[in-house]
Amino acid sequence: MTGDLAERLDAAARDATAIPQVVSAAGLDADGAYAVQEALVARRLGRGERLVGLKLGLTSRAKMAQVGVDEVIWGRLTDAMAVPDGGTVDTSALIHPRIEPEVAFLLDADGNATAVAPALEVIDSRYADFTFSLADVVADNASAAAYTIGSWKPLPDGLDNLGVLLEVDGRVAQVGSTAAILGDPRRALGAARRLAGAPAEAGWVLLAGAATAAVSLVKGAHVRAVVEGLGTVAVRAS
Ligand code: 0L1
Ligand code: MG
Repeated sequence: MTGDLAERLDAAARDATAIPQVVSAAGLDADGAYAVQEALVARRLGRGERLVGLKLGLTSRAKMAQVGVDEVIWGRLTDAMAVPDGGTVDTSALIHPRIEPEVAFLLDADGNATAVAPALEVIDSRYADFTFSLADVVADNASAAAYTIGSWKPLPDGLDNLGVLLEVDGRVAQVGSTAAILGDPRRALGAARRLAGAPAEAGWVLLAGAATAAVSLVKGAHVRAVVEGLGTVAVRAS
């Protein structure tokens, strides 16, 4: 069953076609769902992609409220999901993408942060109407689709209350604070270790979570995130 569910989710992503909530319908709990996620990502690795990091999802009240799931989750990042700062996200390859401003950490082999950067994450639930249960979204690799990292900076003394702005086409779309990310984004480091349980590799990225709710990413949009003291990061949607 795990392999079949992974194949359904993989096909949904590759065909950019939404599917029903097949994981909760199969009665899987969170552990079963993480096994599906592992099998799903293994399919990508089998096609030549490389693991390059981890993401936390649903680390803020705004995000939890937006999707009706109230547990922090994690997923896996591959090199194929990385879009350079100032680069382009192809929305025709996605189902109903959303974008959110994040903080990213650069990790050493012990999972400690060596640098920090502003980031944008594109999420794209493979489920119809962006509607899912905890097990569904875990199996779907926490909706991971693409991400962009700004310039890395040395860790500042405090990261716990930096202003965050998400702009779409030069207009403010969301305003928030890094405090929304687990109270302090640095908590993501311990949470990733606890939840993912696996050691990081030096050079991996950790997306700590979004500081605001996500907004729809539509073709032609120019999206920029500003994190106070950390700088900016931007992508264009084609
Ligand atoms: O990165 C996130 O917070 C997304 C986690 C999955 C829920 C969603 O698709 O919004
Ligand atoms: Mg996210």
